[in-house]
Formats: sequence, C-alpha cells, structure tokens
Amino acid sequence: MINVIGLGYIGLPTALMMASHGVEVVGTDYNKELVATLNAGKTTFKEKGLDELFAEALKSGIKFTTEYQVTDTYIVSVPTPYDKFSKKVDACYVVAAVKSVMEVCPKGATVVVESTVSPGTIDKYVRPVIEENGFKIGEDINLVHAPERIIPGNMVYELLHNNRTIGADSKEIGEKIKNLYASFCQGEIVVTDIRTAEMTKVVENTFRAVNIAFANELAKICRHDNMDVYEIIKICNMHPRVNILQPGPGVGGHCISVDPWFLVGDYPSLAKVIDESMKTNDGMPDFVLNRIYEIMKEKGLTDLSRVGFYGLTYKENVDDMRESPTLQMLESMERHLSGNLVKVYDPFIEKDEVPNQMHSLDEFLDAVDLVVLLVGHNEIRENMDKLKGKVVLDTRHICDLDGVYRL
Ligand code: SAJ
Repeated sequence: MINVIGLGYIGLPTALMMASHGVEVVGTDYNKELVATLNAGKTTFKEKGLDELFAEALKSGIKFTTEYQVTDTYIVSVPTPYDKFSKKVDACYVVAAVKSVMEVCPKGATVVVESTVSPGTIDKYVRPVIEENGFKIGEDINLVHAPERIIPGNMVYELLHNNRTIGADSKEIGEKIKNLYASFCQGEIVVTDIRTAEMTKVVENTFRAVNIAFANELAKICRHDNMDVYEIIKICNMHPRVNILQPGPGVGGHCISVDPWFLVGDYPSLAKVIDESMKTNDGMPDFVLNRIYEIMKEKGLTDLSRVGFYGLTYKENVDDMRESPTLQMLESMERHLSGNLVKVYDPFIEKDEVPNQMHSLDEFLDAVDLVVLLVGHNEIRENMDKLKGKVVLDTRHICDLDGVYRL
C-alpha cells in the first residue's frame, strides 16, 4: 500500500492516478476539513479531468484520512514555500511530514519526496530527521526524490504523459520506485541520484522564469520605442533555434515565481541572471499599473472606480490565485493609494476574495469604462465582442479589437 502524504494540487492527483491504476492508496492530510470534503465525495479544486479521475479512484477503493499509515512506501507531496527574506527554501512542511512518517513506519520502508526542494535540501534537512529517529538510511529506510513536473491546467494529461525523474541513493531502489510510477506514467522515467533530481526540477522552472523575464524585458524595450513585441517574438520564434515565451502582467503560481529564488538564496553571488530575471518578473504588476495611469491620462479618464481588472487567478482556466499578478497589483494600489477602488472579476473565483469583486461578466462590464485583461480565461476569449466600446488594456495578447492597448 502507498501512503500519499499531502493531498493538495500535486498529492491528490498523484494519489488518484495511482489508485485508478490498480495501486492500493491511502491519502493522508493534516487538514481535517480537506479530508472531510474528499470523504464526502468532492474534490477541492478544479482541474480538467480531475472529477472523473476521482470517481475512478473511489471505485478502486482509495481512502482519505488524517492518520499516517503503517506501510512500506510513502510519497510526500507537501508545500515548500521560500523564506521571503533569505530566499532559501523553507523545508518545514517536508521535515514535519517525514518526522511523522518516522513515528509509524517499519524498517525497510521507502520515503519518496515529491515536493520541489532546492539542491542539497534532502541532505541538509531530511536525512538528519531519519537518522535522529534511529534509522540507518540505505539499510532501514530508503530515500527517494521524485519531483513532480505537471502543469496546473493540464495536470491529469501530464501525469500520464510527462517524462519523470527519480533520484535515489541506489540504482535498485530507484528502479523499484520507477516501476511504481510506471504503473500509470507513459513517459520516459530517468533514474539518477538525489542531488541531480533536486537540481533538475529547480532548473526547469528557472529556465521558464528567465525566458519569461526576457520576454517581459523585450516588452518594455518595445514599449519605449513603440514596436510590436508580439509580432517580433512571433517572427523570432520562426527561427529553428529560438523559442521566446510571452510577456505578461507578471509571474504567479506556486512554482515559477518561487523555485528560482531557491538558487538565488543558496548562490547569491553566482545566480545573477536568475536574480535579475526574478526582479524583472516581480516588477511587471507595477509596470501594468503605470500603463493604466498612462492610458487613463491619454483617454481623459479620472475615475479609478470605473476601471475593471479581469482575472484574479495566476493564469488562464485555473482557480488558483497564489502569487497572482492581479493580487500584487491590488496590494500595490492599496499601499500607494491607501485603498482599492477598481472593480475586479474572475469567473473561476466565486467567493468574495477582494473588495469590489463582481460575480458576472455582464455586471462587471456595465460597471467599468477601462477593462484591464489580466488573465486569458476562455470565458473572455469567447466574449470579446462584449468589450466593444470599452477602453481595453490587454496584457495577455488575446484581444484584437480596434484601439486595444497592450503592455
Ligand atoms: N507566464 C507568462 N508567459 C508565458 C508563460 C507563462 O507570463 O509565456 C506566466 C503565467 O501567466 C503564470 C506563470 O508564468 O503567471 C507561471 O505559469 P506556467 O504556466 O508557466 O507554469 P506553472 O507555474 O503553472 O507550472 C510550472 C511548470 N513548469 C514548467 O513548465 C517548467 C510545471 O510543469 C511544473 O510542474 C510546475 O511549474 C511546478 O509545480 O513546479
């Protein structure tokens, strides 16, 4: 039996996927409310194909509990935030989970850490916890790092099809865990050592962050001299060895806006490009705010309460607001203008999360003259006509109405 610890964005789909592929799974989370919701037959976030997968896993007998199980394999997928001051990974949840596993697990068990961690975290924080509990790693307990790689918005598909990395101390244990993931994963599964697996995962997200920062910097250069950054990127990307990502209002989510900081925190004098890139991305919400003020001035608009922010989530077609650029813009306005007057709307966020939040597209559009498109949800892509007659600032390059403003 596999005990999956942490039933959030990664742990839950992973547990469901294994269960629906014939593996006996018990999911454990310390959040009683979350466990109760799952036991009541409901998922806790929206994701394409998740409800169907959940139904299948329930049929196959998956169980959810707050208790750690006595078994031979544990998969730890708990959050790894970063410390805002030191920029280093905060491994407290991983350490707490492994500690709890150590209290119940028998000798011979394997602990797989799926959470993203900076290179060296397992040596520095996880191995000591195991040894402090009297276990010898490699003899009594086996340790594996199998970082998740799935993208929110397409998690179920990517769980099935992405290649995976398994880092283990010994080839034999690496192969054993590879076989477990191969129960559902159709991608290639590479077995390597733990430090390499840690670094690879962080590097993948850092590559994307730096690429987006490059696109954001190009957007600023192009704005300065009135060039079309999107046309330029499109043409550059027709070169067989160029692949530039898209500029945007900032980088949110719990991965690309977080993981690269681990490298800056651990290697401050070496990770220069990464540091600058992260600062560029973090500066985009303020860049968008300045664009809004410029456009208001140009159009003679003075009333901020007639400005509307479309989108609260960190990207399109997900219901996740973590580190979202819109929230960063609202916070910045709160700080500088001591209040937030703008109207906000997101079809994926039903609960009231911010002031002046509206709950239908029509109500939102009636209340505003300037619409700032911050997230490219399908809803707005399918209703572009409704923006006719409004002043539109499109930060996602999804609107081609006449007179639309861009980054
Ligand atoms: N963004 C841009 N321009 C782009 C692409 C994205 O501004 O061209 C923004 C998005 O709007 C969003 C942010 O970047 O705010 C991050 O979104 P994302 O879709 O690039 O990535 P995440 O954070 O949702 O998921 C990433 C993925 N990593 C890579 O693609 C290398 C995913 O595969 C990882 O599993 C995930 O991080 C993770 O958990 O680490």
